[in-house]
Parts: sequence; structure tokens; C-alpha cells
Amino acid sequence: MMKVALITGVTGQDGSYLSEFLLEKGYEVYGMIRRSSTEYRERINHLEGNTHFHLKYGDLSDSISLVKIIGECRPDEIYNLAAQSHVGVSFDVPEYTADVVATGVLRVLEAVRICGLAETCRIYQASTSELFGKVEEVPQRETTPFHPYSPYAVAKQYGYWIIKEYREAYNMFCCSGILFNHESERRGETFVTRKITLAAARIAAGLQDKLYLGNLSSLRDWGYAKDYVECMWLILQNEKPEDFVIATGVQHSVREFATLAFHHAGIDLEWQGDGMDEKGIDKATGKVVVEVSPEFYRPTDVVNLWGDPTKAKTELGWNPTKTSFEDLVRIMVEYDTKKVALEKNI
Ligand code: NAP
Ligand code: F7E
Repeated sequence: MMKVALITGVTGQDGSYLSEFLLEKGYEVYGMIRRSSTEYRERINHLEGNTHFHLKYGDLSDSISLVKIIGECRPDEIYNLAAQSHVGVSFDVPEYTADVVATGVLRVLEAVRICGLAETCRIYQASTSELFGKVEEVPQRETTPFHPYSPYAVAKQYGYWIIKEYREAYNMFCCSGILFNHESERRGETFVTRKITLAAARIAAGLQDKLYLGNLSSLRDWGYAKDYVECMWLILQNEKPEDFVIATGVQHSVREFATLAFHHAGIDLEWQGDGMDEKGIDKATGKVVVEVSPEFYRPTDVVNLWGDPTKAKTELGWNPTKTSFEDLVRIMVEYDTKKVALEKNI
């Protein structure tokens, strides 16, 4: 019997990689999509036409659609990846973020119960290192206290606790993967890594003059999204429902990411100045190619994320360093260099 999986957030970075991963494992995959004025779904276009891949309209803010979809496909596993996932944007749309990111998780759990699947359906919740926020311990592990530091993180904290509550109250197999930042050539273009790799490629091709960034000293534990979706699956194959920190255990600053990305694009940077006056200068030409802008600062910013993946390594057998930071940056810049070359020729 083929296992059935339902993925919310199937059009996103992780949803697209997870779909590929589960199809390869022989799953029947259902993905929930939102109605949009453009039907072009860049990250999953290549999967449409696969007879084991199905798309259903729904929305995390609409309980009826969730009950309908879950009742129709009767999944063995649900991967709840859908979210307003941009931390910066959550300060602009806090109420919507809370509705989708917090209450949305409750709606999925209740839909599973209403459909009579509480005993059979396993649920993965896309939790986040943002829960550690204004960090109280470095590196962060499963036992580190939470201190969420944005409307997004506060909403994700509700998601984390409601998953735990349903596990204990109703004995449901539901778990949170506390994932640290994971990036790829499919990363949304307003997250800092992709913004940098695209800009580095465009500046090198002469299509853009400058890149404006926010806090260059912010530290992150960046992994490769393709490696992280395997962990989501492993968490649901585990004997017991438990929560796991998923990270590489290696930390870098935004400045370091930019230096390496520009290097791969053929531009060696030299940094001059401090704070808002800091600039990244192209050593070869003396031109300023990176500047700091207050526009990209957040009212509260999380600046020291560094995960300890020991539990995932020992209990799930997951390899946190399959793709190194250096390889991740190279993969993203190579992809964007090709993308920009195509744009230039059009
Ligand atoms: P992403 O690329 O921003 O994708 C988000 C997905 O959610 C998209 O498919 C989006 O659909 C969908 N979505 C948004 N609002 C929705 C709603 N109201 N109803 C139904 N679908 C909705 O995010 P990602 O990077 O793949 O991340 C996946 C999940 O992991 C998210 O929950 C995120 O918060 C969490 N997370 C991400 C990271 C990371 O570093 N990437 C780390 C920790 C946790 P549209 O295409 O229609 O917009
Ligand atoms: O910011 C700083 C920014 O937007 C990283 C989401 O997937 O990972 C992601 O959230 C850092 C922050 O990701 C710019 O202030 C500097 O300190 O790439 P980001 P994020 O906020 O860490 C977590 C784990 C999630 O759960 C989220 O869903 O970089 N930064 N300059 C900038 N950030 C952006 N976006 N743009 C800048 O120009």
C-alpha cells in the first residue's frame, strides 16, 4: 500500500523539495495550494503531470477547506509547512501572521480529529529557531528556553505548544521540527541569503549597481533545504512522537555570507566603516557595491542563532553537515549566475 502524505505550503521552498523526496520514496502526495491570480507555480511546475502528485485548493485560514481536503485524501502523514514565513513582514501584518501561523496549526489538528484520523495520521509541524529569539543559551538545543522576538516567532510558539498539547491530551502522533535557517536556489528572493546571491550575480553581470542590506553582524546557522526535508520525514518515522532541533552546528554572519557570495560571483569585497556607515567595496574597482539601509532593520532582531543538532544526529541518524556552508553559497551563486545570464540574453 502506498502511503499518503498531505503537504500544506507545497509551493514554497521546503514544500517543493519535500514533494520530490516523498514521491521518490513511493508516496501518494497531495499538496494544498491557494488560489492566486497567476497560476504559475515555479517551484513545483516540474511535478505537475506526475500521476502520484495532486493539488487541492485550500487555505490555513479556512477550516472548512482543511476538513474537506483531509477527509478526501485521508493522509497517513501531514506536513504542515504553510506559513506567512517572513519575519520582517510579520511586523507589517501581525494579525494575519497570527491567524495563519498560530491558529492555522490548531485548524489542522482539529480537522484531523473531525475526520476521525487522530489515531492514524502523523503530523509534522514546521517549527523554527526563531522560538529561541533573544537567545538565553548558545548554542541552542531542545532544552533551551524560548524567548520569541517577533510577531512571527510568537505565533510559531503557539504552534509549538498546541502540537505538544494535542500529543499529550489526545495521544496524537504530532511533532515539531525546530529548524534553523535553511536556504537554497529556491529560497524566496527577499530572505537575506537569496537577496545577496541574486544581487551578487546581477552586479557581476552589470545589471545592478548596489545591494542594500540591514544588520550585517546578525549570526545564523545556515543549512541546505534539500538536506532538511529528509529530517522532517525522519521525525515522522521515529518510534515516538518527539520534537527535534535541526541545524548544522556552524554559525556565520550576514557579512561573511555576502563576502563569500560576491567572491563566487567574481568580486572580492573589502569592508570599511561601522554600523550604518559600513560599506562593501569591490577591491578591483574601488566601487561601493554593498551599503547598509535602515529600511532592512527590524524593531527587534534575532542576532545569535546557532543550533546543536546532537539529538537529531544520534536518535534519527541524520547527517547535519552533508552540504557545507561553503557549498551552499556556491550552489546558490552558480544558480543565480545562470539565471541572470538568461535574463541578460532576453
Ligand atoms: P516559504 O517558501 O515562504 O513557503 C510558504 C508556503 O506557505 C507557500 O507555499 C505559501 O503559499 C504557503 N502559504 C502561506 N500562507 C498560506 C495560507 N494562508 N494558506 C495556505 N498556504 C499558505 O517557506 P519555507 O521556507 O518553505 O518554509 C516552510 C515552513 O517552515 C514555514 O512554515 C516556515 O515558517 C518554516 N520554517 C522555515 C525555515 C527556513 O529557514 N526556510 C526555518 C524554520 C521554519 P503561496 O506560494 O501561495 O504563497
Ligand atoms: O534574515 C538580517 C535579518 O529574513 C536573516 C525564515 O525562513 O529563518 C528565516 O527567518 C537575518 C536577520 O531570515 C537583511 O535582520 C540583514 O537577522 O533571511 P532572513 P530570518 O529572519 O532568520 C527562520 C528560521 C524562519 O523560521 C523564517 O521563516 O539577516 N538581514 N539584512 C536581512 N534580512 C533580510 N530579509 N533582508 C535584508 O536586507
